[in-house]
Amino acid sequence: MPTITAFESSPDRGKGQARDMRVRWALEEVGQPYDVRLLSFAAMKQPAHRALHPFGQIPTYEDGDLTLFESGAIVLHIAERHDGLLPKDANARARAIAWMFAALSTMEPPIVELTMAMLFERDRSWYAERLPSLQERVRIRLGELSRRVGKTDWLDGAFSAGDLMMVTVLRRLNTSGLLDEFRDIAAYVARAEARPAFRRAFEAQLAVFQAASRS
Ligand code: GTB
Repeated sequence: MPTITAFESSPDRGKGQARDMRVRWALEEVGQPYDVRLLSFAAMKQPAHRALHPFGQIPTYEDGDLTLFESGAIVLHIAERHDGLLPKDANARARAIAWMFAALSTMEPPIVELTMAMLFERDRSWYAERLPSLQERVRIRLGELSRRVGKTDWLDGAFSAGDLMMVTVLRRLNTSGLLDEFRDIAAYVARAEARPAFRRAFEAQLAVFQAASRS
């Protein structure tokens, strides 16, 4: 059974924004049970964890003699070794993987820039001046993506690891108000969140936060 790592007490307060969520969701989609090792911020920076993750972060994935870091690599590994997250047809499979990369390298950077500023930089003198340009960069990408997801349920045929990755990236915008401007994208995210595997993954990470709050 694989073991993944996650925050002992997630700063998102159980909203499923941390990157273990995408790994949990992938494991749930393919029906693979897993263990979770919870880590404090201090434990993440200790040599024992850095031996698994050079940047001292979560998530990691351990299965037998394989250890992986980077959520994209972990989800791809899970998708390649189980049925359900990548099409069998070679070209369709390559396109689904391209959508994973699009989520991580085209969509995620401007979304992270914006949400990090909203979370941690509100009191900076330049915040009000910078915010519109950060929002506009995200808006451009959302406009482009909405032309795609407005027409079909999923990005390319059946639900795939590309959708899973895209939705976890888009969910970071939940409190930004930007998803309200793109009804097609909001509906796409809602469709994905209604999947039983998403619900199970979400409840599992929420239970961790709730247990940490009680103790
Ligand atoms: N590229 C790596 C991947 O995809 O796996 C990035 C991993 C990463 O950023 N991990 C974060 C981490 O370990 C947790 S998910 N941070 C601790 C550290 O660097 O010391 C990022 C995250 C954290 C909190 C929220 N939140 O509160 O909403 C959202 C996302």
